[in-house]
Amino acid sequence: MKLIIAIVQDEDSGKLINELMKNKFGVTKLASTGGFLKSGNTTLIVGAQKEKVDEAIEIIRKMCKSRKTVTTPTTPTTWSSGIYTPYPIEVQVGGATIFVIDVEKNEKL
Ligand code: 2BA
Repeated sequence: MKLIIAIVQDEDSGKLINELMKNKFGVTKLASTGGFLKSGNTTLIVGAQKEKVDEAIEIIRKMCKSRKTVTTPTTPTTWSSGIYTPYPIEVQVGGATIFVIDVEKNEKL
């Protein structure tokens, strides 16, 4: 068994969960916050048989869109004369960041 951890944008999470559930995946949704943008995103955990992992990833790929956003970093990226100048930058937020990890044991009690 594998555990898929998928960090997705809030806008995509509802439809993604519906599609995963429709395809018989078990899903848990967690509210999360991105370290860079410091804004909300959604982390989904999906326990799946090894042979179903690619199917789950394909569903995530289909349902999640990459988007651009503008942010002003709170940590320095540009310095002028030793003074930190906050500067808006455009960042591309990916459709999903996915980790797949081995599950040693899974029990439902
Ligand atoms: P955030 O950390 O809020 O990052 C949002 C987007 O900002 C990132 O999109 C990336 O394009 C950009 N970004 C991140 N750090 C940056 C930096 N130091 N300088 C310039 N731009 C930067 P994604 O890479 O698609 O990541 C989307 C979200 O996925 C992240 O939100 C974070 O919550 C999660 N994530 C990404 N990589 C991760 C990792 N290796 N481990 C854990 N979570 C991760």
